[in-house]
Amino acid sequence: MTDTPFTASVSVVVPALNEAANLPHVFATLPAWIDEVVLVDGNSTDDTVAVARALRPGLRVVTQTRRGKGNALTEGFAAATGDIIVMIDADGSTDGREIIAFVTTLVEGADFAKGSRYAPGGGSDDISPTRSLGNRMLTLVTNLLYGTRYTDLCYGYNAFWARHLGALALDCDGFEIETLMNVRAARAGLVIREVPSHERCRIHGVSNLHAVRDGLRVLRTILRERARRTARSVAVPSAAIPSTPAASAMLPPAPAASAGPARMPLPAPPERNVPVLDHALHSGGGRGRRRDHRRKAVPERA
Ligand SMILES: Nc1nc2c(ncn2[C@@H]2O[C@H](COP(=O)(O)OP(=O)(O)OP(=O)(O)O)[C@@H](O)[C@H]2O)c(=O)[nH]1
Ligand SMILES: [Mg+2]
Repeated sequence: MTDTPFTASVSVVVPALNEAANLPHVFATLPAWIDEVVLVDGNSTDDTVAVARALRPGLRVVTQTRRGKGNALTEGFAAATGDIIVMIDADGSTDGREIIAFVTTLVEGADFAKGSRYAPGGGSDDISPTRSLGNRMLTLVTNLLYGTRYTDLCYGYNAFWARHLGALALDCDGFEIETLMNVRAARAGLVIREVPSHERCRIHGVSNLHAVRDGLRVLRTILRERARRTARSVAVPSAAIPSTPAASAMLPPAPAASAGPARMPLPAPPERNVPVLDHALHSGGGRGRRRDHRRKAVPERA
């Protein structure tokens, strides 16, 4: 499956804060056919950037302007040039060999491919019972308020078509970023599919997440977004339905170091008339320009 080529180009955005020791493991799992890797450095005090550049000569490095994973991802997404954007962590917990499952889900018609440790075939070596309970409760609240059927709200492995960045209109700094993406994707009526994913333990270093503080930020985000009025009528959210085989079944062999094979055309996803949320009206012109670029770019890639 590693050799499966896609017409659409794929960017992988990796937020990293002092992850020098983990990056060799993370980058080793990335498929050879990835078009671009964007590392968003959180002003690391270790050798994160030097190690990353040595591992991937073509790497794009973005230094975030504020603090927090949400800010890092937002700025990394803005810098990415691919038709598809995949977000993974730099701590070794997310396996790049699962990217094929996310990209396939998008190419087959989804707008947003949402990783889930709780979908059949997914799992976690890392999450504690307390965090798991908190995540499940936050997931339940989200499903009740937004009519979704998510199984895993707070998970950092997701992918989406870059043309939907305007609908997501991301504007948060912290670990609530995944929640914000999930609720705005639902409110925008995007077609959302869950992808089973297996989370591993962080390899080196310590987590930056504080369960109570960040859990409260997630809860506030869920409630605030629900209260937010939309400029246009909001489409009925698509149900999040696990649709792909177990993540383990999708794992290709270890990626080759050389460039990927020639690309074969795959059907581009259908154009969608995405309802725009009120906050999207404030998004910058850059996003609008990029969405136009993506629409043109997808069918042209060969
Ligand atoms: N650039 C940047 N990256 C960050 C920041 N905070 C966290 N990250 C990265 O975001 C990813 C996830 O952060 P973690 O600290 O592992 O937190 P988590 O995975 O949500 O929680 P755990 O399950 O406890 O590991 C890692 O790649 C971090 O290096 C930040 O402020 N800036
Ligand atoms: Mg982690």
